[in-house]
Amino acid sequence: MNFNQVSFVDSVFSLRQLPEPLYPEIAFAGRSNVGKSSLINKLINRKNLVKTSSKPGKTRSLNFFEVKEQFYLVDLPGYGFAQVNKQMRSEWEGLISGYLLERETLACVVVIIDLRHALKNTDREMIDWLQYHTIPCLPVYTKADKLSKNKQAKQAAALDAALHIAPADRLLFSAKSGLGCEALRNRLATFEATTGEVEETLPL
Ligand SMILES: Nc1nc2c(ncn2[C@@H]2O[C@H](COP(=O)(O)OP(=O)(O)OP(=O)(O)O)[C@@H](O)[C@H]2O)c(=O)[nH]1
Ligand SMILES: [Mg+2]
Repeated sequence: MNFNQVSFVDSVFSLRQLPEPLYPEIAFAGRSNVGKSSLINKLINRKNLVKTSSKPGKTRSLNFFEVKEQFYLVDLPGYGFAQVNKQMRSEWEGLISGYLLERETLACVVVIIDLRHALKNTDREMIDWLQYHTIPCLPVYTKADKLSKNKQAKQAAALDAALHIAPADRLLFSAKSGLGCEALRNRLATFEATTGEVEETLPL
């Protein structure tokens, strides 16, 4: 898997606009401002191919990036952003949930959670919703660089307990220090392999 050859494909504001489902897709979800776009930039070794901002609500469309002929990475708008009006929020939610439910090439949703805080209801709801719909998901606890090693371990254990998962089921990450980046690349590479195998063994 070569994460160094990545190009922008499209910004999608409605489900009719989705690009052809050519490759397995990894979508990146999480609360507004948690660091979804920054995580993708780190993953693909680019400073700012994916637009980031210190202000929440930066990403407003589904942004598709192609890891050359291997994967689509999909940067999603954040949830839980208080400053957007009701109509806009329900449009986003409809777009995100419609995409997640209908996309046949969706291989995994990386759910990005701020390591510094207790689990928010919106994160729990997102993960429960994905599990209910049997959509594979990988929790990633980010902004680890903002905490000491001790605090990182303590916070990670608290989030694991809240989500009822084991340490092996999630990753620690920092878009600043690069912590967890290689582990995330390796984890995503397994989704590609799994998808390929499943396709090969499925009967017509
Ligand atoms: N220290 C630190 N800052 C981070 C990290 N990840 C993101 N940030 C900062 O957090 C802010 C938000 O980052 P984005 O990547 O734009 O967040 P987002 O989740 O894409 O936000 P929306 O598109 O608005 O939903 C920016 O100021 C980033 O520099 C991290 O791992 N460590
Ligand atoms: Mg963003």
